[in-house]
Amino acid sequence: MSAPDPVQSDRRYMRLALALGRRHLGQAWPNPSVGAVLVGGPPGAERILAQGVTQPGGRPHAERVALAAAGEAARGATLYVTLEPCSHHGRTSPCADATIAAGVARVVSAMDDPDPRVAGRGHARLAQAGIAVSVGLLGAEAARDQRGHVTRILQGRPAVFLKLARTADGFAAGGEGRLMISGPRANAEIHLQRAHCDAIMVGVGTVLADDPALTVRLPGMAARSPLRIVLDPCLRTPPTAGLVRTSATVPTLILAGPQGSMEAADALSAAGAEVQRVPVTAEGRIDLPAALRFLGARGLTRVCSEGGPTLADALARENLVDECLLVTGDCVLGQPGLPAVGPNLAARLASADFAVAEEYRVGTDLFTCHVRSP
Ligand code: AOF
Ligand code: ZN
Repeated sequence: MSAPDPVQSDRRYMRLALALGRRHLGQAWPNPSVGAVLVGGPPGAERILAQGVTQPGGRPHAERVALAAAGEAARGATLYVTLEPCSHHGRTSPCADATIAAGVARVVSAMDDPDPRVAGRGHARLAQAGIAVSVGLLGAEAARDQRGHVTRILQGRPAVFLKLARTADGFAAGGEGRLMISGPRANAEIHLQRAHCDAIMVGVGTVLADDPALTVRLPGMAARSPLRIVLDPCLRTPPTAGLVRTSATVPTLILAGPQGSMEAADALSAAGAEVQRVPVTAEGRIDLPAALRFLGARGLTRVCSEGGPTLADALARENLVDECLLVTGDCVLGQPGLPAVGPNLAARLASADFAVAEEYRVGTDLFTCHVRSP
């Protein structure tokens, strides 16, 4: 029997930590969703002692959950964690201190935390306490998962994920009415991806045209529906719209310009939505960079835009797109319609900033995920 490859097993446990962290994406904001795995025992005969993930709302942190579950068994163990353990005093003492106090011998961490309260101090603290620290294992994967946190910390806005469905000949809509492009399996996958965002954003045009629910409709996952955001400069959203009427169960935030009337705002608030004013452009459209900064200040880290080609292209023009998922169906419009990918988005996706991170089939649909380099 050959000796176990320590690098291979490190990767295996880090993969598990990444999978744990991914599970709570969309739930941990304003904090990042971190995964932690504690492993004990001699090389070749290790066993998982405990696992942890950042809890809904952001606390307790992942390491705390894993350390509490392991108890005394954490002494001498290895901690795999998808983000640098924190070093600042929040509501509780730092995770780095808890890790030291528990007697952990080794920490394998995927990446530094850019939060200025941490920024390398967590790793340094562990190393100073005599813990063997290695940083960067599967770092690119962790960075993709933590894109929301990193973007909010460094740019003050949430990461923006676009989702666009198009026909095989590239259109999002025809002359009249809504096109049903993606099939049932693709829709289930899209709902799962919704659950991993903090908010779903659309323009008021989509609300008026489709009256969408924008909820997660998967068995057992209704509670994972994220915040719904409508960009509505003139407050045209009807108080009878589905996403307003259901806002007691899934909150809806309407971002309006100063030109939206007080009466309309009051009617929407009375119907259960939250209305907030944000700056508008000279043309009276929502100022997208300002709106996203507002959302970042609220703590949102991952916003999915499902607002159709016009909003998508406006976001691309402002260089506010971090990932773009194109869902290509097998139906053909067969006549000129509204292109799913507008000129600004097409130029961004073709630029060296973006690469196709993955392409896969879900039922009859092709999913192509374009990712901007960090
Ligand atoms: C960790 N483990 O699971 C998470 C961390 O407001 P607080 O005190 O909860 O701190 C939030 C910061 O903690 C957040 O900005 C990020 O830097 C870090 N998140 N750190 O050690 C975790 N979620
Ligand atoms: Zn922490």
